[in-house]
Amino acid sequence: MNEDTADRTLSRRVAALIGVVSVAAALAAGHLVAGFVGPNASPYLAVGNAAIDLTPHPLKDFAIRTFGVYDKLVLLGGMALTLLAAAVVAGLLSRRSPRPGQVLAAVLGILAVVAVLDRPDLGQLAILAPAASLLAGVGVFTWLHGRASEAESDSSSRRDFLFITGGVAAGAALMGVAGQFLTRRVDVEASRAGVGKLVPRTPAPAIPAGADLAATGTPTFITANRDFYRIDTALTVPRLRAEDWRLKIHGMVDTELDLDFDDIRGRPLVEKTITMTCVSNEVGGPYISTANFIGVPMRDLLLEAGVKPGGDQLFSTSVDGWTTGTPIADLLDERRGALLAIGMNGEPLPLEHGFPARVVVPGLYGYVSATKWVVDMEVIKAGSRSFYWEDRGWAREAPIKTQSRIDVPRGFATVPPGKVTVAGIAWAQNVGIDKVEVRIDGGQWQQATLADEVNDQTWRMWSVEFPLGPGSHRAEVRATDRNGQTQTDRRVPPIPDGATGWHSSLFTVA
Ligand SMILES: Nc1nc2c(c(=O)[nH]1)N[C@H]1C(S)=C(S)[C@@H](COP(=O)(O)O)O[C@H]1N2
Ligand SMILES: [Mo]
Repeated sequence: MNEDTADRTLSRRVAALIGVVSVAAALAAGHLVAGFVGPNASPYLAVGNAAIDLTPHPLKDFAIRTFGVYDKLVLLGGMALTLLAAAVVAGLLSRRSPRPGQVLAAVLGILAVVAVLDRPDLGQLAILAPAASLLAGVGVFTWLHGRASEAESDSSSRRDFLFITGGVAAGAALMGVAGQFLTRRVDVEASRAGVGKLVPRTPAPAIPAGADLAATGTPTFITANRDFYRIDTALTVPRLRAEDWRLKIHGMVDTELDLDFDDIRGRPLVEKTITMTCVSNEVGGPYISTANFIGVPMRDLLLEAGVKPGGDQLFSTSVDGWTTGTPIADLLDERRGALLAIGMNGEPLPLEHGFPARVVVPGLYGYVSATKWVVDMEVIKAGSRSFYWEDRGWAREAPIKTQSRIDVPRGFATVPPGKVTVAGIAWAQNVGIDKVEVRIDGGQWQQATLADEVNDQTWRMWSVEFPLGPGSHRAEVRATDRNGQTQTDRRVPPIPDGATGWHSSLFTVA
């Protein structure tokens, strides 16, 4: 009896192998089924997305700050390592009995089920994907454990065991690849290519050569699509074909609108040069970019629907369930010219920037306005519901704050002595920049030369020269907008409605 038990204790290596192969089989089975019922139902992604939504905002800010656009890769990598560790531990705990491993596989499966149920963008069938994972995980673990226990007492079944394990691993790889293939079946790139060139009826005025100080080291006036900052909660970019897209405008309106892509495309398209900014941008941060957006005025759509008295917020929802609320007054403001955009710099929107359609509202931070992959707009009374970032402690209304940034000299750069050029950007969307001042080492403020203005909804480049001797120096900048507001030096963090404070750059002249 004693001997029998000892015989059936699995070696560490075999136990760990069973754990890892079972988890791989579970993930792959779920991924394969997700290929049929929706990519976001894939357990790995669903758990990752849930993790993003559950992350406390200071940690999320930290991730965005530290890892930038790689924050999601870091998350996926971290999850992979955690799962690998869990699989090994589950295997090692199950050297005598399969019970601990079965329990862990079941717990992981249930976690995935909960994560999928939590997603608003998935239909009821989506549950099949994590269910497949749960069954595959527990099933494969139980089966391999049984075969391994037999192999411990019989050397001929030892080869069988390795053969079977290899087969399961190969099967898992195949299922994973097949799932990936099925996901790609929704050929959104072809749909985007099919949209072709978007020619606005009213093009944006050409950008004057003097709008830009890129030669001195500021950004180019228009940000190329591939360089445009990207911020969203989507772990995988939603793949919504223009042909399948519909937008419903409803709620406190006289007439509900139900629009498809051709309805939008067929209207007179307007092009506007707009600088977008993220509220998470730290003083001096990179989350600001400018593009020529092409679309139809939000004002026209809202007038067509007819906003009822009392309806003062547009609650919009993306295909992946992200939500925001935007003041109706800002959307109706003709001068501001908010767009339902379908194009960016002459092309259909890139997938990461909201293909087929998104909102852009000059002068408002993205989190209260710029819904990508937008599919639903409901006119409501502000406060009757709360949106994604409002639920997480950010302000309900968030106009962009007047700000400025030094691009050259970069922090810790070394520049030659003599005339040192300090240059950068300033922005006060929807108000306009009146002046920019720079001082060195706490001295007198000097007025910078402003580059040509494109419109008051875009950033403005500036530069100023200082004769500087060797040593380390600190440049500071502050902008004044056309309302006469000068940036405060009081440093506040991005939460709840945007950072304030003067940007400074510490550099060396040598
Ligand atoms: N669907 C969706 N839309 C979204 C977001 C999101 O997480 N999901 N993030 C918003 C935020 S916080 C910003 S700053 C802008 C960024 O747009 P961009 O990625 O095109 O620069 O998109 C907004 N629209
Ligand atoms: Mo943002």
